[in-house]
Amino acid sequence: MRKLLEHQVRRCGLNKLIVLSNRAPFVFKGENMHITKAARAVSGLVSALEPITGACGGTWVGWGGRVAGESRVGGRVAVPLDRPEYTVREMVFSRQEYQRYYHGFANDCLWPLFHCFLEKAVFDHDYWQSYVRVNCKFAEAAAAEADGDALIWVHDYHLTLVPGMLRDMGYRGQIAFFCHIPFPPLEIFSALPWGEDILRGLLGSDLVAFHLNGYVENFLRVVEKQLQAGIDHGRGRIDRGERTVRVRALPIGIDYREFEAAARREEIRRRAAEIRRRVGVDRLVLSVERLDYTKGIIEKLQGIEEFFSSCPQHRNRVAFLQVAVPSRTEVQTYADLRSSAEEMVSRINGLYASNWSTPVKYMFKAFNRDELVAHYCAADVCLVTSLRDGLNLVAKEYVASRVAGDGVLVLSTFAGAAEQLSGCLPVNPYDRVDLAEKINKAVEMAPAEQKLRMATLQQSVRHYDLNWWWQGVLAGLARNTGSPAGAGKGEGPLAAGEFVPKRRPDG
Ligand code: GDG
Repeated sequence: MRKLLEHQVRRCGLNKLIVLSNRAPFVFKGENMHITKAARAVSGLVSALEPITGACGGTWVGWGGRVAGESRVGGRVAVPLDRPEYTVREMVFSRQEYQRYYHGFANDCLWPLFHCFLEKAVFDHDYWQSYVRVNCKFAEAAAAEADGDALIWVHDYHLTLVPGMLRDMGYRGQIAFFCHIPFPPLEIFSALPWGEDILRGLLGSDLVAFHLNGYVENFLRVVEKQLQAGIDHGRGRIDRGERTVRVRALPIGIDYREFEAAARREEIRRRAAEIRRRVGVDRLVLSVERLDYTKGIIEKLQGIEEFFSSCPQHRNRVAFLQVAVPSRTEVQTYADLRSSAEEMVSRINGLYASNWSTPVKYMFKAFNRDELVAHYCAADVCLVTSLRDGLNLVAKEYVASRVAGDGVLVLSTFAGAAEQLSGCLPVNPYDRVDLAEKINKAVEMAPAEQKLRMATLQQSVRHYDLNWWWQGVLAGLARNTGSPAGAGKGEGPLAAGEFVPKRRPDG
C-alpha cells in the first residue's frame, strides 16, 4: 500500500499535505514542550489517514491529549518517535477549551445533533465562543504550516469553521473537508443557532465530502435554504462566486490487504483458536465499538435478552462478547450509559447463565490491533446495531478478516455502511424482535449461505478500499481546480456519490 501511495502522490503533484483533525494520531505524555512518550491513538480516522500522511511526509495538526493551564500551540514532533515519517504539530488545550469546545460544543451539541438525537443537544453560547476560538487556533496553525501552498485536509465536525477562516486569512491553496459522521436533514440542522456560520465555514473548502449520498443531499438542501446559494444538485456543485465548491459522497474504505494479511498470520490464527476454546460454546457473536449511545448498545442487549427468551434451544450454545471501548468517560451521559449497559449485562447473565457458560461477556477496554483481528477471526457473527452511524469501519474490518470466507455480518440499517454492504443480514435495532430473529438466523445459517454472502461482502470491501477513497478525494479536487491530480485518467465530471454501489434487497 505504501509504495502505491507514494507513486500516486508523485503522479498527482501533491507536494505538501497538511491534515487537521481534533485528535492527533498520537497521545503525548510529558511536561511542557518536552515529550517523553507517544502512544498511537485508537481511531478509524487515524488508520485511514496515517499512511497517506506518511507517504507525503506531511504534517498533521491535532490535539495530543495534553491539557494545560494556558491554551497554546505546541511544538512539532517527528513521529513515530523511533522512525519518523511525518510531523505532528501539537495543539494543547486549556482546561476551559477542553470543557467548552471539546466536551461542550463538539460532543454535547454537534455530535448528538448531527446524529439526529436533537433532545440530547446542548445549545450553549459559551461553548460556541470557545469552539470559534479553538477553530481559529487550528486555522492559524494550518496556515503557518502550509506557508501558502499545500493541500489542507480538514476532518470532522470539530473543525467546521476552519476552511472559511483560512480563506478569511487569505489562504488561496486547496482545502478539502471530510465529515466522518452523518449530516442531518434541514428540519434538525435548523435547530442550531450557529448553523449559517458553520455552513459558511465549510464552504471555504474546494471539496466537501461525506460518506453517503443521503448526507450530501441533506447538506445541499440546508445550504440552499439557509444561504440561498446557487446549487447544481445533479453535479453536486455550489457556486460561491469566484470559487465552486464540489460536494461528494465518498464512503471511507479500509486497508483490506492489511487486515487480510494479519488474519493469515500464524500467531493470530493460534490466538483466535484459543479464544474459541476459552469461550467454550458452539457460536460466538462479537460486537466492538466505542461505548457511545449512537452505537445502540442498550437496544442490542434488549435484543439479546429477547433472543435467549424466545430461542431457549440456544441457551448454553451461543455466547456474546461485547467489547465496549471507553469513550468520553468524563461526560455524564456516557457514564450513565456505562452503568445501564453493565446493569443489563448482569441481568441477562443472572437470567441465562449456567454453571458452565456466561451468555454475555463484557469488556470495558480497547484491544491492540492484533488482538482485535484475532477476535474478528474467532467470531462466527459480528453484530453491529448502531442507531445512527456515519459509516462503521468495524463491519468492514470483520469482513476483511474472514479469510476462510465464512462468518455472518448482522448490520443495522441505520449504519451508513449498510448502503454498501449487500450480503449482510440487515437489522432494525429499534425492534428487539427483529434483533432476536436476525441473531437466530445468523447463528443457524448454513455454511453455503455464509460463503455466498461473505463473498459479496468481501468483493465490495476489497474494491472500495482505502486507496479507492484517497483517489476519490484527489480526483474530486483535481476536477475542481484543474491541477494535475487525476490527469490522464480520462475522467469526466462525476455526479456526487456515483461510487456508492446499489444495495441488493436481501435478509
Ligand atoms: C467515526 C464515525 C465512521 C475499535 N475498537 C478497537 C479499535 N477500534 C477501531 C476499529 C475502527 C475504529 O476504531 C472505529 O471506527 P468506526 O467506524 O466503527 O466508529 P467511530 O469510532 O464512531 O468512527 C463512523 C468513522 O468515523 C470513519 O469515518 O465510520 O461512522 O462515527 O477502525 O478498528 N482499535 C483497536 N482496539 C480496539 O479495541 N486497536
